[in-house]
Amino acid sequence: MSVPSVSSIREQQHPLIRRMADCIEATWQQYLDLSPYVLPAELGYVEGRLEGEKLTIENRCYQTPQFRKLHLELARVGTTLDILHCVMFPRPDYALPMFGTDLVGSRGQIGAAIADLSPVSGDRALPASYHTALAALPQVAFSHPRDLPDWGDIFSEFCLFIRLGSQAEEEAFLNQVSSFLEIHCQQAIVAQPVASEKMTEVLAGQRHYCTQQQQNDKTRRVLERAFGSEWAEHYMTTVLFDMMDV
Ligand code: BLA
Repeated sequence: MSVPSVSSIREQQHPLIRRMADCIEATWQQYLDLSPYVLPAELGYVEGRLEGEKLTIENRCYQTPQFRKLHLELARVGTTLDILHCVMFPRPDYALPMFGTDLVGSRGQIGAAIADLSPVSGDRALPASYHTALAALPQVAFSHPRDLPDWGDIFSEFCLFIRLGSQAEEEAFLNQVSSFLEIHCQQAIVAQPVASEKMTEVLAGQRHYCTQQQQNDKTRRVLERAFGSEWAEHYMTTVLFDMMDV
């Protein structure tokens, strides 16, 4: 399946967000067998304006044999806040970690850049093959690391959470995330489905990941200001971090 190349917000966003979105889609296309994932029609492209500035959200979703949902979202608040959000949800019979990234930029600066491959197994450890591959990546010393919030105990020791201070750091972050994605896709396409007992564990891990992410008040507040609290709750639990009922 080919990925559509036209996006109305993407062209206007912070250059790093644009490049990250292109990189994510190119990597998905290179390694994975993409087919459409249909979001509820009213949630693919949304605009809201309750108080203050307009919030525009644009979603791209796919599924593959290994992933029940690949979600890439671009959002823009007024002309000042640009957001990229991406999560890859493995199917529960694949014991794979959750890839997630969030970039929040305003006035030319990326104030929050987060990326991780987060474990979902009962022992909260990454599969050994992931650990080996991630540990072998060249380490980058970013100059403005940030502290994770309390709900961030879902992230791995490889999680990046920084404010990007220069063009060189933007480049380094993009490279690092690109490596995370390549490792993840390479591992995923050779992974074998697991037995049902392990599946239960994976599901519990994914549910915990989503429950924690749903506690991100910073995301919730942006959505609430434009769409109201009921819509924000609905969006966070059905589009951003939905849990699968199996
Ligand atoms: C932080 N997310 C944020 C911030 C905003 C958003 C405004 C605060 C930025 C800052 O502190 O500088 C907003 N993010 C959004 C919105 C959407 C979004 C509106 O995705 C969607 C429409 N968040 C994720 C994923 C991860 C994630 C997948 O969606 C990680 C894999 C993490 N975002 C994350 C973390 C913070 C954040 C850890 C910092 C939270 C804090 O400091 O309290």
